[in-house]
Amino acid sequence: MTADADQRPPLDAALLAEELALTPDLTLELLPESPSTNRVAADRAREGAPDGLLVVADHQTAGRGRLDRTWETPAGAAITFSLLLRPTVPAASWPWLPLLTGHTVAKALDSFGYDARVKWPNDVLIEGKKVAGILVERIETGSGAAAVVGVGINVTTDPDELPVPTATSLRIAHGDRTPTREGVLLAVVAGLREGYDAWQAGGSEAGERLASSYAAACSTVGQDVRVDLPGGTAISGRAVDVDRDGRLVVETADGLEKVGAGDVVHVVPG
Ligand code: BT5
Repeated sequence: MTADADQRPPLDAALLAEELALTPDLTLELLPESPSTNRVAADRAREGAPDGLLVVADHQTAGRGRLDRTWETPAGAAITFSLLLRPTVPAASWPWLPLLTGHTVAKALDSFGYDARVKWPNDVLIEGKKVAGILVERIETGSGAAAVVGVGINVTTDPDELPVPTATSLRIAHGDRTPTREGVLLAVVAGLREGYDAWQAGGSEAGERLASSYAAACSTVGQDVRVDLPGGTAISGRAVDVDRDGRLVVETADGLEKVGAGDVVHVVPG
């Protein structure tokens, strides 16, 4: 643990409660420590919690990534939260939720002066390194399907605390001008609530707008990529677009391929 790490204060619960009270469609559950906010939010969803429950862990001890991977964050250095949503859009539109979330996180970080880009589908990168990860899960509940939108952002993580060499943090990118965890959390959550509500209410027109805004901001489009597919195979080529269903369109030697899920490697990181 570094000297900085010793000085990391807990999240300011009073400030968060006060600011979030201004948003009537969000309810805060702030936990000093939790294995996984996605797990807590999923439990609450099954217990009947409404849309807008925001579960925040000051320290998450067993964070989950996609495909049984882990998400590791030192105490007091990161933001880890899950937002419970109960979408009314058709099931076919749900794959947009993680993309919308990544796009929103990148835009919120940009508002603090960063140049954050989203790598398809939803990794948020600064200078080619991962600063935020997103895990969206669909939960079946007694009152219909719910979505748990989990977001982890490295804020004051120091270089020697990064779990993998491909990671970065807001402090590593900006040093002294690093925003507070509370400031970043509030900006991301407000952006998410706003972007999600507009997308839900706006019908196909809002869907079109999101698709073109996402494709324009996604750093994967225009890159040479390898996509590792869930079945263990891979395709390589030039990523040329993100289609109306959120799929990555890759121009391969055999023609255009549309990919709905997979891990992208940018051949030249960006
Ligand atoms: C993700 O998975 O990136 C999704 C991470 C979601 C975390 C949030 S925190 C709140 C909520 N509650 C949870 O339990 N989870 C969500 P994936 O694309 O599979 O990436 C996981 C990989 O990222 C790992 O295998 C590592 O290589 C790397 N990694 C782990 N911790 C990281 C970190 N703090 N920063 C950057 N990369 C990390």
